[in-house]
Amino acid sequence: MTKASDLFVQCLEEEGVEYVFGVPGEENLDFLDSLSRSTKIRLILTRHEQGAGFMAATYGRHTGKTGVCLATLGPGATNFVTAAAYAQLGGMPMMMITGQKPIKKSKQGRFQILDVVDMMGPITKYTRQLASADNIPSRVREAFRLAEEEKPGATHLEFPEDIAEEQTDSVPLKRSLVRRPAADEKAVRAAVQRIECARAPIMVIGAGANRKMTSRTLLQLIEKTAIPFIATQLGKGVIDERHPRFLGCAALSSGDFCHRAIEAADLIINVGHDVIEKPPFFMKQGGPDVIHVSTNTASVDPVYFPQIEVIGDIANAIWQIKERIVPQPAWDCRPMFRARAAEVAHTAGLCGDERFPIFPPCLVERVREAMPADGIICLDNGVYKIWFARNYPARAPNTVLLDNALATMGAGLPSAMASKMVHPERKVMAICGDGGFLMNSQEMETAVRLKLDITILILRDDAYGMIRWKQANMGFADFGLTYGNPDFVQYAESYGAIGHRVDSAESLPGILAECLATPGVHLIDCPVDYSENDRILNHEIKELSAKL
Ligand SMILES: Cc1ncc(C[n+]2csc(CCOP(=O)(O)OP(=O)(O)O)c2C)c(N)n1
Repeated sequence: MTKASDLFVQCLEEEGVEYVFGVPGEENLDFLDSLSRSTKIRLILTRHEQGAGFMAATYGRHTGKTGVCLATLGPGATNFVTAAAYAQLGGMPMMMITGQKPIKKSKQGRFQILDVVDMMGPITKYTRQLASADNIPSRVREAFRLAEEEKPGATHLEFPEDIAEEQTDSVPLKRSLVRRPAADEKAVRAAVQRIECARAPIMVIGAGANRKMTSRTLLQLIEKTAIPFIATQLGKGVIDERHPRFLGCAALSSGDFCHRAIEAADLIINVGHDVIEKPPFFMKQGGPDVIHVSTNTASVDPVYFPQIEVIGDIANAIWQIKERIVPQPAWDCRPMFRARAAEVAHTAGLCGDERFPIFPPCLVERVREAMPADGIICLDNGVYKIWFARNYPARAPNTVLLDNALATMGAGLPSAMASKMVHPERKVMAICGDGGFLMNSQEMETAVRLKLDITILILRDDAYGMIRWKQANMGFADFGLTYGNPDFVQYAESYGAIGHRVDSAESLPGILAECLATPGVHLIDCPVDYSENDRILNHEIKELSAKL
């Protein structure tokens, strides 16, 4: 016979779990005791359940394997809600374990008791209470299977105290070998035929294409056909953005140079489209045809009704298209490249502006220069996310971690920490606004304790800048969005991190280089000048691209 909590840990080991991120409560103590005897799984104690959840989700995003996090009942579980939604919308495999009071003989009324299983319903793929020790292996297997299956997301198991103490003769279940179905050959043939008779095909790479194998086969297709491509924010980095056929990232909703490139197409090959992201184009009757290549069929709406769907494993579908297609000399994508050339010239013009506080396009360029090709930047949510998505050329998959799904503030630092744990050999930088950073800044203690070599770049404008920008743009008076800040350098040092202050545009490259080269947790307080966001992002770009 085995104690239920020992069996639970054995099941996690069988799944290949390396870390459990979390904040235990007394209802998790049996589980914690069992975990203490695991030689394969390490507990990563965080300072808030949200930090644990963001780390687990990011672990899942990098590895494709389910990241696991742990919290107590009631308040611990409610603190998981944002992280669960982050994983669920962002397509990151993650499993939450929460404790619960005894379910068979509770003596405590409803103290701290919420219906957590129900609460998790709308924001997970699977949520269950473990009501019997005998069911632990099948429930855990199901939670992992569903978390990892396309589209990946969040799952939840509630482990009540009295069940954790039970004895059982159940044993862990082995992982199953699952292969996604391959796309139907007829659908592939129809797609190939349509592409071959297009006048100006373009490819749009979205969130669902952000998987290792897809990246490789997509590159082969682009190399063979020279069909140009744009990326959505969550498709960023699937193909190296220095590629000569790259036409830009759709960071703005409309009116950018890359939207002009799409308008020049008569056929859009939409790879890995996910409704979670605002699409860079809206279909209209009589407009360009769309080929939808995805693991799931398209949900049709008035602005999305693809003519051909190639459904199945995306990497395989792209590979099949690549094998069959014959590149056509009649394809003419020159107007798309005129739009791209105009964008490159415009960006280059902005980057020379060495004003202080730092000008966002210049900042993006300095960070790109400082980061190696495989370095990872992890963005929180704020105005700078648009600048980075738009202007920072990603050179490898999953090197620009941004959240264009839930778009929550507070995930920048935890996602950088998990990135460093998954890729200890790579340089990792969290890029946060002063608002987003302070939502989970306490995890600096975790980062220092874990001895993670990371850099946290804080863009300080003493305001919720993104909302302030929208407020001005909508013609409202400047109200309710500014605040004070701690002295970030002293704040970092109080955690045992190393603080740096940018006091001129010239000092930024040296500080970035020093932080990336020196061990430890580095925090950079970098004042930023957002005064021209509106002029450039909302007006100049639209006016210039409209002239093309
Ligand atoms: C948890 C959460 N709360 C509120 C918002 C709405 N929101 C989006 S961006 C933003 C301001 C971000 O401010 P900051 O982190 O300082 O970055 P900045 O825009 O100033 O660069 C707010 C409040 C959000 N996305 N997530």
